[in-house]
Amino acid sequence: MTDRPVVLIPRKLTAAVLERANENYNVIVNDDDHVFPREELIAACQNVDAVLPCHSEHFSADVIAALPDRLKIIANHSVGVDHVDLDAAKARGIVVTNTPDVLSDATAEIAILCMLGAARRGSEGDRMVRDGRWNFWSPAFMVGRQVTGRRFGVLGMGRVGQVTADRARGFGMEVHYHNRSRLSPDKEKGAIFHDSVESLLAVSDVLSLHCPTTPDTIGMINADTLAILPDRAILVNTARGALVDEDALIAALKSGRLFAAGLDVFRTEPGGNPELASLENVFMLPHIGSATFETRDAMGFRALDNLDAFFSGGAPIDRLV
Ligand code: 8YV
Repeated sequence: MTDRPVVLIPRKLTAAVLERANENYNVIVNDDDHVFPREELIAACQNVDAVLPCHSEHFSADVIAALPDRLKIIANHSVGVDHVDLDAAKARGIVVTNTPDVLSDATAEIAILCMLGAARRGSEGDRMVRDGRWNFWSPAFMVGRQVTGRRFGVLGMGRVGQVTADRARGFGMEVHYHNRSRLSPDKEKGAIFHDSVESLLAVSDVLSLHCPTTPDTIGMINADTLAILPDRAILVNTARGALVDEDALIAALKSGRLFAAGLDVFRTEPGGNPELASLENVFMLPHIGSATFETRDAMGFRALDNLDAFFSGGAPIDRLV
């Protein structure tokens, strides 16, 4: 079976995904699941026809320039593709795919967890009980913000944004959104469209970020835009850390202008931001938006669907480049 395509899978995927991958491909895995540094990634890609990476593998222009001609497709195990230089891939004729849809439910769950954790002081309370510091109770103790009936602002009303909006509706929240283009009424479901970011921010008691990182969106949540939010608003970010100027976020959280933040993503990953970590009014998770058993299987299968389509001469459904 030497004519089977060789596929590099640089991170640990589920047993079911690996089993299916092995049915059709000669698979190279990374046994200890370490993140390949640049040189190791380039070296590991030299004798393969395809790679199935996560967002932890950075295919910058210089890495793409060093890929062999035989490598024809980067089938990502992620919806976000900011770790791949799409222009460089296109210039080399390398197909790039992602895994939309299948992670929307899981990521929306984490967005709601971040919202509630921030609004109801989840991290502060958990640590107090866990550390044995819970030695007092009063009606004035650990009072947080109630989200029921408040305005839920969605910045980027794509698939994840739409599912998260649905979940927020379950709390009786009024959904507002900004998106590059207005959605059709069946997708909008009564949500109120804002044709500018500023207009959305002005009414967002909770602002949830769901847009991709592009040169236009990097740092879009900064001192100027945070100042537009209603007093004591809550910021939720399950998209990408680069959307937020973390120094400006820290200042807004310290001043109390922003009530709290719920963050699953950071500028520096892994690791996060120690100064954010020192603030009681931040609820944080280590980029686990799509980390459910069901979704990990579905993401791997979707990436394999794209590989299968490509190697059988068809068009991968999630082809970006
Ligand atoms: C994953 C994500 O953590 O899909 C994305 O863009 O950020 C997350 O779902 C990751 O990329 C899995 O490879």
